[in-house]
Amino acid sequence: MGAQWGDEGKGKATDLLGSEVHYVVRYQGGNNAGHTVVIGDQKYALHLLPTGVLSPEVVPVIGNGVVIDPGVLLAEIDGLRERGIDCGRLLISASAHLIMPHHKALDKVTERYLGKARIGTTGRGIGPAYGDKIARMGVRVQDLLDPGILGKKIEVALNEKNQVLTKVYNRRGIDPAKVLDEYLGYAERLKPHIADTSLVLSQALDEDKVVLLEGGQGTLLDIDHGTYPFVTSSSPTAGGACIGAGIPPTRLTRVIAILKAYTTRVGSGPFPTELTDEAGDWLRTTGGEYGVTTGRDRRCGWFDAVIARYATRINGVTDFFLTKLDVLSGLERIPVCVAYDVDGVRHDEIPMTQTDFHHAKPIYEELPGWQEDISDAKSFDDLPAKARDYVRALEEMSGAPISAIGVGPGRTQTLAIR
Ligand code: 2SA
Ligand code: GDP
Ligand code: MG
Repeated sequence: MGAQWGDEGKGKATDLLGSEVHYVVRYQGGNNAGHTVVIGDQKYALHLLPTGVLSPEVVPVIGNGVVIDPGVLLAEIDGLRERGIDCGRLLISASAHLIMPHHKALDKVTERYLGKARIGTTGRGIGPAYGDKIARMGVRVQDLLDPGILGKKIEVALNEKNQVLTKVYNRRGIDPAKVLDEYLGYAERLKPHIADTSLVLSQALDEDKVVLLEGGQGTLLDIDHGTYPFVTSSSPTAGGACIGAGIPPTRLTRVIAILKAYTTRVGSGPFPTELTDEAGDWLRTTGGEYGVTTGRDRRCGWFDAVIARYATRINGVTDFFLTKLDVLSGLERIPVCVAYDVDGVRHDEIPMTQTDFHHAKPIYEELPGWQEDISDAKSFDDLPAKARDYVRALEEMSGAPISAIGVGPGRTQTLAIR
């Protein structure tokens, strides 16, 4: 899972582990996620499909905790097929929820109405779909198998949502018959993939198969443990992985958090180490920090050890994959936030209230930078001493061992250090 606000490089990390695992499971989120994998000269941006789809021996699974926009999923499958990637092995949980046209309409219109207070969502209908799930008004993948139920559920939902769209937001209503027709079309194509994925995974674990649970977004975007309300509507943290895949906590053996060597965030909300000057622009340009789903500029800042420690605690991290170390090459000194100053009081942990977190000013320590290009390094020992010291310092501050380091986007640009 992501240790920070997402886009740490989870896609690449999951892909790297692909050769060691049998199943890769997405457990939360939806097509708000953008996971990039670079294989040779080919670049793949995955949104709903688990990264495992790119490894022919892996069974990719969309777990019950995911919200699925079926049109987007089919387009993603078709796009990959055109590039020679077969998605025939894909399994989709019968209990996952569907993103409906009214979810997308409401996501966009509510953001517009929030104005300056907007969350900065991806506009993909994620929040409204999870809202309906919790309100027990959701439409699930298994409803695609029962046209009678599907029709009824769409009608009940639109009875209410059309009132909201037309009377509250002055938008056009949505025709339930058209939605039913559209979704029955998706049903035909998705049927062969629908499965009791929790059962499949349980049986796989009984046979000593290796299952990798792939998070979207990140710890600080978690609905419970993130910077609420500037969060996504699901649980990217390790606990959410069990719920969203239907695997009990007692079966988890390793918790890998992906940690970027600096920090980024997309959308609104507090971000203590954010750089709004040319240093931030430099990080964005050098690191290629643009949204994979929406193309938005990512907000950029220095590494925040308070957040890394928090990720260790909330997720029970066994090891970190540190990514994008190469991006920091060429700096004289690299500031790292070790604690916050909140209205004159030092905080070594994330403040209890969001009001205080909004006031948090980073307390920096400066570490010496290195000038060498490290993107061709093949082992930890190939790195300049100052880069090794930076990694060791981050490890010490973050509270869990760093087991791999990314020095470029490519599959081979990773150094194992244990
Ligand atoms: P939403 O759409 O309801 O999940 O938005 C709520 C907040 O969650 C943030 N969020 C993300 N943050 C980083 N990366 C994400 N995926 C894309 C990427 C983002 C993009 O890989 O680059 O393309 O803009 C992602 N998905 C959701 C979002 O910015 C809101 O702050
Ligand atoms: P995810 O959402 O966590 O999967 O991350 P994204 O794909 O949204 O963003 C991470 C970006 O960094 C992608 O463009 C990756 O190709 C790239 N990337 C991943 N690891 C590294 C690395 O170690 N170095 C560099 N330079 N780029 C990396
Ligand atoms: Mg991303």
